[in-house]
Amino acid sequence: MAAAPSNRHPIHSFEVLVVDVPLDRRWMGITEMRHVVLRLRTTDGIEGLGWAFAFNTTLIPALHAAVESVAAQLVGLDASNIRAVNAAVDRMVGYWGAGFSRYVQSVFDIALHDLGAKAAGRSLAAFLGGGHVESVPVYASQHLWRDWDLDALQEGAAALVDEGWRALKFRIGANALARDEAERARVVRDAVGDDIAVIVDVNQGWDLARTKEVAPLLEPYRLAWLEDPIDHRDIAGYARLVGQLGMPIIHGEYHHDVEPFGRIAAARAADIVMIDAHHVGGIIPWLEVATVCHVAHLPVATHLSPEIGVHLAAAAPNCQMLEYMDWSVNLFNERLERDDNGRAVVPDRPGLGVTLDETLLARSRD
Ligand code: SMN
Ligand code: MG
Repeated sequence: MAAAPSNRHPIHSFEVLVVDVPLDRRWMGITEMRHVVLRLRTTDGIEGLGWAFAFNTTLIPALHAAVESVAAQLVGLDASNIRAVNAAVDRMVGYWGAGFSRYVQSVFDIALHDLGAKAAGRSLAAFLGGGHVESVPVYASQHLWRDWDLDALQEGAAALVDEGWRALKFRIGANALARDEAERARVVRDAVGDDIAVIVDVNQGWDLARTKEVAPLLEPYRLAWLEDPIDHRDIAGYARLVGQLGMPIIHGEYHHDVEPFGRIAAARAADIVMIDAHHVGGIIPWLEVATVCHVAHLPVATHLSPEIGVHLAAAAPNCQMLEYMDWSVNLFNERLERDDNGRAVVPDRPGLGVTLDETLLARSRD
């Protein structure tokens, strides 16, 4: 009789690499996005992938060292006990508070989920209970930056629609005059027509008074949401804005912990909540925050890393939107696909459904 397959997947070895992933086009003066990549391998030959990236690379050496140091202490633990391994990681890094520690934790939690789903022979979305979801709404976030002039905005927005995107995001917050901020919204709306969801991101560029000054000028352009108008720590300020602006307000990406989200939900300080899987500590914390929002009748949206977000968006019933950003695309052999309705197709390959570009990795080992 053949031996029954083991449910244990002891961590056997790991590799942590710093990889400069080429960007398809220059962004904010950089041509590569620096990633820290973790490959976690089990005795039965399953590999889980986790990663994080930063455009300010100053602390990448610290992240690299932290991930290596933690990984070395996980060897021998059963990777299928995700919460137990997460608890072991937390005992090592939790002492240092939230913030950076959450980034470290996320790399492991993501790798463990990739590994666990692969061991189960399922996509991560299915592993998390979202196997019935074939596609999710997605928006293009990789263009239309704050430093693009009106002509570039107009051309860029029209080009995205031509590529089949049904939702897109542009940025404002750098203009001295309120009417110049609104002009950017007008140009984008005119370029895309009535049927495209248009999102605007301020990246905390305003205060309460400025928000109240500019938002009414944006109303005619029917924005899907106004993102991060004010400082993310001002939850009371957000509570005062919700319901006052003629458009939904979203924030959350800047919180590097789960705890603030309980207060945001309790205060109803957002119309939609944005959750970044790296910032909150990985898949489990992301789902915890999504659930807190769900029971408070609040929808959520993903932030960056669409390779992870697409599975989360499929698994969380209240996830309204997937953000598409292309900073990691050249790290992987697979690309996120869109269907004819402009929705992102949830990959049904095992785990996250991504494999590393070994040529790029080989270069980073030199
Ligand atoms: C964003 C975040 C980080 C870097 C660039 C842009 C933006 C987003 O806030 O939500 O995409
Ligand atoms: Mg944002």
